[in-house]
Amino acid sequence: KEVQGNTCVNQDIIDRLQELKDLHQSKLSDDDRWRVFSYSKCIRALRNHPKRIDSFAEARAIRGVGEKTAAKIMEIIETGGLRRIGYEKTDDVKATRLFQGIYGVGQSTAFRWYAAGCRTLDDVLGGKGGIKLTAAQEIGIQFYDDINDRMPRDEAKAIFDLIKPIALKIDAKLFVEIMGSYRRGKADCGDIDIMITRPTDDGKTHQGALPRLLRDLHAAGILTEDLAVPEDPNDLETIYRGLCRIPKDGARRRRIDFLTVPWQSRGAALLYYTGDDIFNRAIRWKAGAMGYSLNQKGLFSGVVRDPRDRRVKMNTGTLIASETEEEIFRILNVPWQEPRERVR
Ligand code: DCP
Ligand code: MG
Ligand code: MN
Repeated sequence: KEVQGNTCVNQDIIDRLQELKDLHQSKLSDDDRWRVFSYSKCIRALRNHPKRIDSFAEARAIRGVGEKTAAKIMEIIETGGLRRIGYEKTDDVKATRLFQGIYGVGQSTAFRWYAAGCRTLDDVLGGKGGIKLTAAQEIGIQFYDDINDRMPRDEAKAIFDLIKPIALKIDAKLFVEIMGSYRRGKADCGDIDIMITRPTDDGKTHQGALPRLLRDLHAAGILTEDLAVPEDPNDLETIYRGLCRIPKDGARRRRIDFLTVPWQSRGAALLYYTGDDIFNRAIRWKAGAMGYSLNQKGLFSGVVRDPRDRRVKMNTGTLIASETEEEIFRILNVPWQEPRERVR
């Protein structure tokens, strides 16, 4: 009863230690790697601790909690804070976090830029230290704040309601569905995730529909910038990433993803792109435990993996289910969960 979902009696302690762990995760040294590992262990142990910690001895007695961490736990209990968090917010952490807020910049790029002498977005834009930006990264800096803010659910709906009729005008038989956090019912969305496919019973597909839609949306002032465009627009399975807005003065840029999938794999794609990512990990794990393999294309059996690296598949296996979410749940023996229930 005391442990409930994400919150437990020691949640404030866990939150501070998590913050410290995240800071070490943004650093480079072997020492930091080791600290990330030991804080992870400690946080896991705290989640399973059934009562509120109220002494140094009690903290110290938990497996995975050492002398120093126990002292930190007492500091959190007594002061509500942890001074160490402030000390660890060093220049490298601040700069690399700032850089990772740029669309298309991950940890390794951020560290490379820091090593080249960049500290601010202006440094990066100015190519300080000889660094080079991709076109998408430049857009990422230009609309840095817009891209990093989440939009209200209503705005995601308003944009989707503009897009859907434009898509249906291209082909009335297109299947256009909004997925991601919106489908899970979240009050705010980081981006808009839209799936496009089409029934094939009349021998046709959605091939060519996305390029036309993108052109029409640009013309309507809804799409404003492209970040990643499908390499082969004739592929049935493609991803487009870009920025969009309600075509009105003062409207902010919002992130949007279009995913086209073959009609046959719509159920698996819907399941994958509805998430959330933790739910996906759990259901993929369940599939794995039953000898299946699950991805955005479908549920497969007989997949052989490379024993040296389990992520590498040696064959594609046999498709078991992919057309509906329901049949995938059923085969995996997972009770049906509404999208809004698929959260960590
Ligand atoms: N997804 C995943 N693993 C990832 C990235 C994505 O399983 N590493 C799946 C689950 C996500 C879905 O794709 O729910 C959509 O990805 P988004 O990044 O758009 O995430 P959400 O829509 O869930 O949240 P947000 O509101 O931040 O966009
Ligand atoms: Mg999303
Ligand atoms: Mn997305």
